[in-house]
Amino acid sequence: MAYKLWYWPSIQGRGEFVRLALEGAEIAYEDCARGVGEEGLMTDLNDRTGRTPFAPPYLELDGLVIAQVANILMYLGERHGLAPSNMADRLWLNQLQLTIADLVAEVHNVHHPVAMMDYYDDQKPEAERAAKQFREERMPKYFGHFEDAAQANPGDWLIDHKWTYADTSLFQVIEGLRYMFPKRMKTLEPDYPTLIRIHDQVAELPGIKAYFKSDRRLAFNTDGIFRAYPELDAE
Ligand SMILES: N[C@@H](CCC(=O)N[C@@H](CS)C(=O)NCC(=O)O)C(=O)O
Repeated sequence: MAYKLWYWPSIQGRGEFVRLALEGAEIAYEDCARGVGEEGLMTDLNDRTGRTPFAPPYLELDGLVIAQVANILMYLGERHGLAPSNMADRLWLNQLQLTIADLVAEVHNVHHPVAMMDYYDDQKPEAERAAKQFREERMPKYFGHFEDAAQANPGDWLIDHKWTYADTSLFQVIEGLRYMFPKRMKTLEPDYPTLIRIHDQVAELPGIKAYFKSDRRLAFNTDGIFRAYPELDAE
């Protein structure tokens, strides 16, 4: 039976980290809100009782409902061999994924530095200040951490000799930041050759290639997490 993935239908957002792992591994899933729309998603979420998700994305199969990107990916990793099997490696992988989640939250705070529910237009001067610090200090710090992690692994991937959900997530971070900060990425990328190599390897996975050719992969837009506001970019 196919998984049911619940996420906002018109953006890549955090749901994309789950989609990429599913697509890369060619695991069947239904992207439910693409059928029933935002209202259907809200109805599904609001009608749930008991152990409910706080927010999308969440994944459902056989009565099990899992939320939080890193938690969903940990489940998929263990269930479908997208993660190593020993405890130390599983914890390391989860640690990398949680650090990616921290990075994603900071990316969102760049265009919403003051108030999450207000428009970007209402917090532009603060966003400019946040973007400068993010570009100049946070991006190199995160990239350096992931580059060191990848270089410490004897295999071709972030961990192990086979791709895991952290590799597809890292791919999405690079794709998203290229869309959001094209000028900054151009100057930074040469310093992180291992990350770029892993990105390129993910792009060549058969499941990912098929996904990119399909209409399931939405384009980035300025409603998602990675937003291209040219005034926030610089070398
Ligand atoms: N830490 C959660 C964050 C989930 C989240 O913030 N989801 C967003 C969309 S990307 C949302 O719909 N939030 C609604 C809300 O926070 O009220 C995760 O990684 O899944």
